[in-house]
Amino acid sequence: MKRGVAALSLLGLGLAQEAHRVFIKNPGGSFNQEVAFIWPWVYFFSALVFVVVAGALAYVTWKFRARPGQEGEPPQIHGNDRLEAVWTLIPLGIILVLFGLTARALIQVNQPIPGAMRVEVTAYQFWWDFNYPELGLRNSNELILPAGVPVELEITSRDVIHSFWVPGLAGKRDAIPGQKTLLRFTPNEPGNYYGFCAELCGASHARMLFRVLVVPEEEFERFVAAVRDYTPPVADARGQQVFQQNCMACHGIQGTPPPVVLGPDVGFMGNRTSLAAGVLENNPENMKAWIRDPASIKPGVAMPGFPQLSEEDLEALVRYLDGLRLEGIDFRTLPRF
Ligand code: HEC
Ligand SMILES: [Cu+2]
Repeated sequence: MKRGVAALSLLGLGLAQEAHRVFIKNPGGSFNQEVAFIWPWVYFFSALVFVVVAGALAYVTWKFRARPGQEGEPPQIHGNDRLEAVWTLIPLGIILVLFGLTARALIQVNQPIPGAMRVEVTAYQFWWDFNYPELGLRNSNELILPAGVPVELEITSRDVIHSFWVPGLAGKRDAIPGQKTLLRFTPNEPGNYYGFCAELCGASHARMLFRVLVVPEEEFERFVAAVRDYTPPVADARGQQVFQQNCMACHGIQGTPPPVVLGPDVGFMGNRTSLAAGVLENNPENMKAWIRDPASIKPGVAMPGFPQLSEEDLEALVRYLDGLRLEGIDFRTLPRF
């Protein structure tokens, strides 16, 4: 019993701590501001309907209660045209108001935003690729956006249907093979936002996460400028060799994309806050565990394990991957939403 209570309160605490990740009312972006505007109206009308219906029920129950000395059925009432008209017209009015607000918001969030930055979002089982065609930049699993700048995401998938969802910034959009769906919004508040795949897509669907890093505009400019003259550093020569022998067929590094995209780009692995599509913190321990046996972390993953690598090779490889970074850029201090 005591244990049960302890477990429950832990669960409650955990949920409270994690709730911010799915808090669609967080007005971190223009899309969610529209959602946040409709929300109180829906609540207001729901509360109103509840109070009126429950109140009428209580009143009728009390008013027509059985009284001492009464026998048999009381007089029966059949139909009341005026009442029926009222309880049809009032809900109709409420629905029309909600319809109007929703239609307005839908038009608002789907409008093209002039000057928006374009990012191609491609979903794979079980990770995300983010390509900035105008900036010559590709990053996987962490979408970096400048605060205050409108963005237009062109979302698609290479295998099954996925769905792109960052609750703190915007609503969901399906990622459909052979088709482009658009999602437009302006992220306002800098932060590290949790993203999810919101369409059941296979064994590791629940582990198909990602991050959106919204950074101040100057920092984004600095990042893009640094990307332009980026030569991927070689922090460990042996590590680079191990990478070229085992990993390069699937993993691109900024500027040296593989012929076919089979795995995430690891060009800025040292700058990443997360690993394996948002599932793990990015640190050397997790990196080693991932390379040795990714399937134990993500069932059904398309990356083979490398249990045969010697400890030295693995350490060298991890040093090499961590060295793939832009100096002077740190995303770890962003507040988490
Ligand atoms: C057959 C292709 C393939 C090979 C070979 C391969 N990987 Fe992967 N790798 C993948 C795929 C696919 C993913 C994405 C898995 C997921 O999250 O679902 C991945 C994910 C990763 C990630 C996480 C990336 C991120 O964005 O968080 C790292 C790091 C990584 N691989 C490193 C390596 C290293 C190091 C090697 C060589 C020892 C290697 N991979 C070999 C296909 C491959
Ligand atoms: Cu998915």
